[in-house]
Amino acid sequence: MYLMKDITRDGNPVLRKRAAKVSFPLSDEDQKLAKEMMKYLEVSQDPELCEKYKLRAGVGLAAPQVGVSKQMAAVLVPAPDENDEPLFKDVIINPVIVSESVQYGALTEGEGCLSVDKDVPGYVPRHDRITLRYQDVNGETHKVRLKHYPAIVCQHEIDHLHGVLFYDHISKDDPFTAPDDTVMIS
Ligand code: 4LI
Ligand code: NI
Repeated sequence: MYLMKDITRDGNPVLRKRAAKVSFPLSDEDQKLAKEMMKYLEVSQDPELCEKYKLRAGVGLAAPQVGVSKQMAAVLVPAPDENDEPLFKDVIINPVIVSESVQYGALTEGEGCLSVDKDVPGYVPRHDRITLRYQDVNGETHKVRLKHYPAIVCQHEIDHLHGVLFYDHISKDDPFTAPDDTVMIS
């Protein structure tokens, strides 16, 4: 299982590389990678296990964050009521944003990243709604419409596959500025 020591940190060149496409059927190694990345998110979201293994909780984890430069990311966005089904749960492989809203969305409290130890304050303006095409671990293609939090998380993870970190999007002059009709997501 992945632990914090396995997470690559800002400054590691793998986080700034463009990740390679993944081919199907998945190798045993890639299957294990997918499984272990989702496992990290599940364990990190369990308060007891999170404390036990000294993890930092996350809703997304991209392969470059565990040192693997491949186009794969695990996303697990829990529902506000923990008894409900997650808003989004899948390992997204070779993901492409096929369309996006003109309207922006941003997390009110800013973004955090398992690979970035310091707090970088500011809004990260992203598209509020996206249509995402990706393959799952079985090689099946999905095309899904996402909005608000799950859309933000997927854009953050896809950025990792392109060597981009969230703070690249924060305005240096005015970190808490956003277009008038930006959807603020809490
Ligand atoms: C415990 C159990 C406040 C501060 C609010 C925690 C289960 C920040 C938000 C969680 C912030 C869970 C998160 C992300 C932010 C902040 C990620 C807590 C885990 C909230 C996820 C990738 C950005 C994603 C909303 C600087 C590690 N996650 N909070 N941003 N949660 N979590 N991001 N922002 N301010 N990062 O960090 O997984 S997209 Cl689910
Ligand atoms: Ni990140």
